[in-house]
Amino acid sequence: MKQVLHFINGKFLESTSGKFYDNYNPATGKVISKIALGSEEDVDKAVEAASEAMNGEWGNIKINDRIALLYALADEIDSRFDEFLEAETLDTGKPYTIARHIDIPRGAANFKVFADTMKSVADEAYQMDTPDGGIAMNYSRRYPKGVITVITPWNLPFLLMTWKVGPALACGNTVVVKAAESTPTTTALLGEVMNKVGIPKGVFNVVHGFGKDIGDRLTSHPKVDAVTFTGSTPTGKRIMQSSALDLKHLSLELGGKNPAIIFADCDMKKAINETVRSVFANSGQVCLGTERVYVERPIFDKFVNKLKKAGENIKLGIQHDESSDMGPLISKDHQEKVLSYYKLAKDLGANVVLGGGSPKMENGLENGYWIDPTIWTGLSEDSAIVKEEIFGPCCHIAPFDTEEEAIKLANDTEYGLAATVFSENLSKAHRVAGQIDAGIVWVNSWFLRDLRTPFGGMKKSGIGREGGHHSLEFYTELKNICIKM
Ligand code: NAD
Ligand code: 6OD
Repeated sequence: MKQVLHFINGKFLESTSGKFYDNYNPATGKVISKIALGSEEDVDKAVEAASEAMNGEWGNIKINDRIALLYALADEIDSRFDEFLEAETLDTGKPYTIARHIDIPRGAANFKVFADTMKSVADEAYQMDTPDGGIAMNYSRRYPKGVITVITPWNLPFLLMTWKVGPALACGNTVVVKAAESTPTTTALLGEVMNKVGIPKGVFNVVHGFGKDIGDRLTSHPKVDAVTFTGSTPTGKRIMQSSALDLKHLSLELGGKNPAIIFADCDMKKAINETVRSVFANSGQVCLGTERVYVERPIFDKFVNKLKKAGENIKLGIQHDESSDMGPLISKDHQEKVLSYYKLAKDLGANVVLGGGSPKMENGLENGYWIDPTIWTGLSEDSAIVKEEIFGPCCHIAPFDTEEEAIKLANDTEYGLAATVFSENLSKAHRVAGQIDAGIVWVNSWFLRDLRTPFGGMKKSGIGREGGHHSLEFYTELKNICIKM
């Protein structure tokens, strides 16, 4: 059976304890690999390696050499594209058709874009008058922060890990990464890529394991300078507490309960095509995905019928079947959680427009964590279905009558990650987008990403922004140097 090991100081290592845990293919429910089970001792080894690397060759590397290495990383990922594709789809169960277009290309892009950002970013400079009638010049310089702990979730494992490792390395830091326990394989594979292109040992380290065992150590270790986390809001709170003890710098990209507002003057085809993606893509396991849809009353029935039809056409299937649109959920636990919301919706008297259960699968997929694409209407706005992040392929659709009401409904949530607005009236779209409390609002589209833009959440969806030069704000320390002339 394949083993997935830690990657520490340039070497693949078993755990100090020698223990492993099982990794399952969500499509079949079968064990596909054994993962090294990390402990605090393994974390300590990785942090020590990362800390030493900061003081070694990497700490003194010329910026052009660093940038060249980042390009080489991207090229090497491209040249091993099929290996990354296979590993990512086996761990997650997501279809090739998704991972080939989103997850793996973004892995390579995340290194290239931040190499470019480092090349092009300008430092500030201010000339000032001094009290003695002379002048002084201030200029700022960026320095790496040091050792960064990177903790990532399972829904877009390679994309979200490289989204943090790319800028962290571009800025000259070293990293200790913990991928989600169910999707560690592409993160480990990146270790091979690091060695191949000549990233010095200790710059990129990976420790596998469970948050409950190693999370606190990863986020409070005295030699860790900053923590960047993507995952759920409850875990984000926990990490904030643990990292506060040593005053770590913190970036948190957390959960969402994202609204879509569909105005009667929308282009219906566009609105349906994009909303089908935003609700069901990646089996609804996208933090930016839509779980609340608000439709202007005159087109409510038409929209619901069309979304239902589009949902009926989604083909569930195994990852390597090129005709599969949707894979399973990530785990048995997550399937149970999402199904508990499906049951609750029925108990609360929802009108189940589509799905509502788990499908009968065949040909070896019987024990996978499959679930129906699901649409509900008719629930009250204060029900758990409308308030809580479900993270499955489902949404609740409700009507609205006025622009003000739509904005109020969209903002009536503790989250503030993303939203979509569909209208062909651009003035209205600008006006509404400006009033929605979310880190990103897409108009007539969804998940259109320019990696130079600020990315992050308002309210309980996170703290800070990453992306483009905003990532540099997190992954570097700025120093002002003031020279009296
Ligand atoms: P999660 O919070 O359960 O786990 C995320 C990571 O945190 C995993 O690696 C896990 O092992 C680790 N972890 C768990 N407990 C920890 C602890 N005490 N200390 C340190 N690390 C710990 O989230 P998940 O279920 O893997 O992912 C789904 C969630 O992530 C959803 O809420 C989704 O919205 C969110 N998410 C947000 C974004 C974003 O960009 N805002 C992107 C993707 C996913
Ligand atoms: O596109 C990105 O950079 C990003 N962080 C996406 C997050 C998706 C959430 O599941």
